[in-house]
Amino acid sequence: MLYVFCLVFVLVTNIDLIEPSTTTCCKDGWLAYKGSCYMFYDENKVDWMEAVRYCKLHGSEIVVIESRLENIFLKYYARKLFNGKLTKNTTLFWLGASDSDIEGIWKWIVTDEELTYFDPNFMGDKTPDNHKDCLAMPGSYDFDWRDVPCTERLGYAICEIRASTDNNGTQIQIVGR
Ligand SMILES: [Ca+2]
Ligand SMILES: [Ca+2]
Repeated sequence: MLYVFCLVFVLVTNIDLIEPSTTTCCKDGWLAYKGSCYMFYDENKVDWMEAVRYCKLHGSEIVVIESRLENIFLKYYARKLFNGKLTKNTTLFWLGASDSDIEGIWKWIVTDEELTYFDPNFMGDKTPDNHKDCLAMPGSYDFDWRDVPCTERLGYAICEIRASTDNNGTQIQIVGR
């Protein structure tokens, strides 16, 4: 019942495309946006697999970015976080995609599906590189996507509790809690 209420609320408040919504759907410390809940973990720098594990430990998954709006929202919030707390040039957020199975083929680890959306500023930098098999948003590139070595403790995690979507991109329910 709570989720039905939250869903209606989220749809009604979609006018504001960037600011997090103020519903109480998400746990404390999590941001609500278009039916998903997000948490920016920014305490200790971890490698990519540690970021994946960290999100699982917190009842979520490492973030899957499926749309331009979701990407804009996450970049916007990442930029907000280095206001006094993080140093932009040394801040990097891990995203949930890797091309470690087949070089140059990027897949989301959560769904095992190839990416259908790419940050527009990533395409030009997609030259396959075996040493850089994990996806991240580095502050030094103003949080545009970059491929980064997976095993270096370079960054923080963005975790997501996903909303499932139908073919029109409309939320139908929240998966998780
Ligand atoms: Ca997502
Ligand atoms: Ca690669």
